[in-house]
Amino acid sequence: MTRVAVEQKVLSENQRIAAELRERFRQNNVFCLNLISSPGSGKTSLLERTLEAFPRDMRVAVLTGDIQTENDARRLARFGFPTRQITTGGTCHLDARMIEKYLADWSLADLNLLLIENVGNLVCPSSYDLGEHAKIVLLSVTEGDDKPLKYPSIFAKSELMVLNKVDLLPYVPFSVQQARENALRVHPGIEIIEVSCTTGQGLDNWMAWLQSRHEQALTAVSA
Ligand SMILES: Nc1nc2c(ncn2[C@@H]2O[C@H](COP(=O)(O)OP(=O)(O)OP(=O)(O)O)[C@@H](O)[C@H]2O)c(=O)[nH]1
Ligand SMILES: [Mg+2]
Repeated sequence: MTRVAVEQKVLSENQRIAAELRERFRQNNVFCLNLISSPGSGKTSLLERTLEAFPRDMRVAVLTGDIQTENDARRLARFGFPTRQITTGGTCHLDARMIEKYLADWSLADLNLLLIENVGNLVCPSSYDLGEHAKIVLLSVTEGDDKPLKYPSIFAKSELMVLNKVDLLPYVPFSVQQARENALRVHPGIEIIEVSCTTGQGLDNWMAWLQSRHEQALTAVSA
């Protein structure tokens, strides 16, 4: 069998499991987001700021992917919500089977939001549907404003680009306008929110997006 045929088989099996997950999320009114970025752009930091802003009775859970460590799950578990690390042991992305396995003994009926942090990688995660309602790509200002053009697939598939670390703009050669133009060139409909997880700038816009997108997903279910 050729390499292409094997890849297609893997991806279609992933698609089948992702469709089952999506249906389970729909039946249980669980809104699911898949956060993707290069290593270190601030996925865990954004989740930390998000979880700390939620009321204690929020029915949210987190799955966080990493090649090797449990560091991110430790950081996120501090907020008291169900959190699990998916350690891939070398694989550069999460896949739908991993999500299915790590959700197996969680009651989806007890949740209404599932946040997934993918493995830090701007390429591989873009090919693997996890059954999420939306992919979110993070770009930080230390990475360069050309990244949407160099890694178009994930920007094309993401509903939202979170531009993080804007507190560092005075110190790095990065044009926000150029980054916006590049993202819109590969995905004309992409939404863009500028934040700093360190200073808190823009996080109100992120929380508002999260709430309104969540409500939109619930309306779609009940329609
Ligand atoms: N200056 C600044 N630093 C930030 C900001 N957000 C995150 N960082 C720092 O960037 C580093 C990486 O952040 P993480 O949240 O661990 O990034 P990540 O995307 O989860 O990384 P991986 O899980 O390894 O892919 C940490 O040292 C954070 O403190 C920000 O808005 N401004
Ligand atoms: Mg992380």
